[in-house]
Amino acid sequence: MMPTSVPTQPSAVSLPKYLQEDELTQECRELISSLPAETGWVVDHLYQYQGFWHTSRELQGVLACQKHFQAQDSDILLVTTPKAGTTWLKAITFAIVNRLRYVDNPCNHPLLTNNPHELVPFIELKLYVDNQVPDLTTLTSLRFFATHLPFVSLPASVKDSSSACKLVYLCRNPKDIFVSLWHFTNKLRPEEKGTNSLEETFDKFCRGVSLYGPFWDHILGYWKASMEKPDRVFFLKYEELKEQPSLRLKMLAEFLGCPFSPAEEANGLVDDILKLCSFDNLSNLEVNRNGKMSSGEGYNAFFRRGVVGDWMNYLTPEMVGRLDQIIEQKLHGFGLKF
Ligand code: PAP
Repeated sequence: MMPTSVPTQPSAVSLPKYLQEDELTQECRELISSLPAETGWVVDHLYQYQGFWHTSRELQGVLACQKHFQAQDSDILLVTTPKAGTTWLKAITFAIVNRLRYVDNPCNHPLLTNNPHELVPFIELKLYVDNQVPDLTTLTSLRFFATHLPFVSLPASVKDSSSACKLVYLCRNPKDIFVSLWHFTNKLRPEEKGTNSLEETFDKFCRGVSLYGPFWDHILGYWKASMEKPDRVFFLKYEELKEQPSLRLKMLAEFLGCPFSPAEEANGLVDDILKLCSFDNLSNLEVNRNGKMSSGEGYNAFFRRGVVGDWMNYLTPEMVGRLDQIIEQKLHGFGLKF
């Protein structure tokens, strides 16, 4: 259904900014009024822009970062589909790249007192969500950013063939992504709206109607980019990271241009980083147990179970069949299996 005007529901203070539907610029409002719309999982509307679904305020952040974000060659951009393990990837990459700083004083490691989302900000969800151009000059020469943007919607300075910034893409078995997203969005939904039914949201997910969906196009965009430019785009699966953590960590460090030396490996640095960033360690830290985002959502919402295959506890055989068929039809032809 096409909305005739932009919703003006009052600001939901407990929602993160990217999920609020007010305070939109004229440009954003005009664009939205021309886009296909569907009912959202948390807030009322999702809008389809450049083939992917967005909330209104988040879309404003997308437009702003597409216009203003200037990538530098030394930048590292972490890209994920929501719930693919973003928090984990942020922690691991931050720890790999900054390891020399904290090797002699591990007790001062920023990950012990900061949630990974504070250390590696999302460009469209945080830095540009207010439609302002953030001051990034205070950041060190090696800048870390994160995004959920599909490849097609990345700022031109990132996609530019002359740019040398590196992209790390993490995806996950869509069945686990769905279950994780269903839990997460139910936590964010205003109380009066109640819980989303599993069946209804599953149907939306399978139709591609979820934040940054369709998941298959999201994954394919980066899969193809990683094939074309393996030196710029590193493609990783959550399941691989779980199954072969040391190997994948070393591959990631190599891709980022800071491989572990034999001495570092012998001193157990790879294992130290894996332990620091493990679900058990991070989820039990005081900051992640009781800390909150500025918008009020608890950091603990980003730590649920952290396992592979939790979908088995939620999806019926019919649901599994439907999703498997989509995965097969959309991804197998490209050599992608989950
Ligand atoms: P985001 O994309 O919204 O930022 P993201 O971090 O991808 O969130 O989602 C959280 C998922 O990663 C949760 O998965 P689950 O619901 O299936 O449990 C969360 O438990 C998992 N996760 C968070 N930290 C870790 C970690 N250190 N190791 C493994 N999984 C983790």
